[in-house]
Amino acid sequence: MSAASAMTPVSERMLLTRRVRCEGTTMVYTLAPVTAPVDSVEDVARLLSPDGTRLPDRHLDAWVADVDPSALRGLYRDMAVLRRVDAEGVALQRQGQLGLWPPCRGQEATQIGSARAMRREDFAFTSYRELGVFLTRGATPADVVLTWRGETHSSMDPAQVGVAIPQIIIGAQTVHAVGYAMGIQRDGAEAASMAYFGDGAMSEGDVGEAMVFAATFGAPVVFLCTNNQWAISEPVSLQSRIPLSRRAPGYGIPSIRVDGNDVLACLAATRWALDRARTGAGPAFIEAVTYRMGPHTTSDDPTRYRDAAELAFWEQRDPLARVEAHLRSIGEFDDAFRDEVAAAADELCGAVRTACLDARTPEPLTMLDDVYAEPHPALDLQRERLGAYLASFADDEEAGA
Ligand SMILES: Cc1ncc(C[n+]2csc(CCOP(=O)(O)OP(=O)(O)O)c2C)c(N)n1
Ligand SMILES: [Mg+2]
Repeated sequence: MSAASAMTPVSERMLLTRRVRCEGTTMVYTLAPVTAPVDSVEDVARLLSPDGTRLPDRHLDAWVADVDPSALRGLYRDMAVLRRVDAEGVALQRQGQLGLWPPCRGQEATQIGSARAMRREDFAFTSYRELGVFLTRGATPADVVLTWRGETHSSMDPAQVGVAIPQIIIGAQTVHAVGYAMGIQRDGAEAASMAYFGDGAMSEGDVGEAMVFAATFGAPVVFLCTNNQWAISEPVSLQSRIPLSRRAPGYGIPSIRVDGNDVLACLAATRWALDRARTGAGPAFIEAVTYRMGPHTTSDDPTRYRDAAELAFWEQRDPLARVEAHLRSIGEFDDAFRDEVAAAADELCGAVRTACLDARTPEPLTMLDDVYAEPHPALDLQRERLGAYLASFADDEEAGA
């Protein structure tokens, strides 16, 4: 059995299992078993095959005509550094230094390719998993960790980095991105906003509303849906019987489905979409088909709901490996370059670790300070109760407990 056909039974099993589980409850519902892949991961626009072969694409080639070997090495460097910083985040969480970490391993090409397509004046609205977008836009080492350590609501200055505070409410950032884009439109600026969200977010009402507004007003916004195949433990096959990119034309938004593990295709598609948006042609939608190699967050155990064969399938489509293979094939990847990339990654990870370990935890009560600009009775009550709760520990300490 090929690796590709090995995937179909996985989604079949998922859906059938779900049906059995639900029949035992009062809320009985039935899901038809999926007999063919609803969402073939091979049905994508692609410029670099998994083995590193450069493929021609009539539509996308023109958008990366300037990407010479040096630029491609730059994209590889960014992805490799991102992978290393992501691993550092996982390690810091496991060592008890961070409360939580949402790994992005496997999604490096989607994040770096799309973020590198942005200009300084563009603005991104992301979820929690877009570490590569934050780094590309200029997030500092402290920005990478302080929020996950619970030190601050957000350390990044959105106006400076051109990225809004990461959104945890699934899909909500798409509405913000459209509102921002409508503001750009009214300012007459030549810029665009980017909305990053996941396959799971596609089932949220916010995303539908955002697409209706974007289409109606012709807002300069790019919807980038990172289809990493899973919304925690829900497979994408459960929530959509068609590729997600096919929903956008129903709103009047042109879309493209790209290989999200191909950094060149992601760069090209996002350049295309941003260019149309900036020049008044309206919104566009990109589905980047990729895979979340790790758990949903460090609190999750994906072995409870997904198959080892699926992971093996995606490991063969690693976004870094294909760029390395391509660079090697044209004599642009040697030991010196590998060492240079490793040194850059080590340096950033060292700074991230230092920022984490040097963090000075603020007084817990200050967490309520910036919620509202004006005093608010509900917050005053919370402050009072939290203060009393914290004071109770002081009593224990005095009693030698
Ligand atoms: C409105 C809302 N509903 C539910 C959740 C809980 N939740 C957190 S992450 C997540 C899955 C999101 O999946 P997806 O959009 O595919 O993004 P991914 O985590 O795969 O990057 C859910 C349901 C939430 N944060 N917000
Ligand atoms: Mg997802």
